[in-house]
Amino acid sequence: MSQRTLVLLKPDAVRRGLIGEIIGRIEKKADWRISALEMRRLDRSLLEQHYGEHVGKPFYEPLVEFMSSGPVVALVVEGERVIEGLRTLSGPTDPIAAAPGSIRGDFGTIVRENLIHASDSAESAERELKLFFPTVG
Ligand code: D4T
Repeated sequence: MSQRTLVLLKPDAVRRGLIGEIIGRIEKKADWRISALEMRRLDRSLLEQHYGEHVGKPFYEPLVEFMSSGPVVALVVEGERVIEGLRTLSGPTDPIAAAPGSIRGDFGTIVRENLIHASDSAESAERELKLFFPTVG
């Protein structure tokens, strides 16, 4: 089942020089391909739409501060079961609970600075792709 998903390399990944490392892991998965890629800074209004489900939670403001603290790399990745696959490659939200071998498990320690976002379902992927790449098919 070929799918498309949105991936964000968060500001900590960019600051720490991990763009190549993380993109390399994605590229090495058989039959997945990167079909769009852009480095950009995210503003508060886009983040409010992206993280709408978290507005009002105690971690929301620090999350927005962090996500707008520097550029991110946004990617569209296509391929077989790529939505589930990118979540597996990333590991769970808390990097300390994430298994070694996953991106968060290998490189992260704190929940907020967990390096990567990947859409969590087909519905989220569709919504997020429209938000970040409105001109991509
Ligand atoms: P994203 O959406 O960034 O890929 O993360 P997840 O899908 O893994 O997790 P999420 O939506 O629950 O959280 C979004 C974002 O908020 C940060 N966060 C989360 C935080 O700073 N404190 C918290 O307690 C939680 C739950 C990390 C990811």
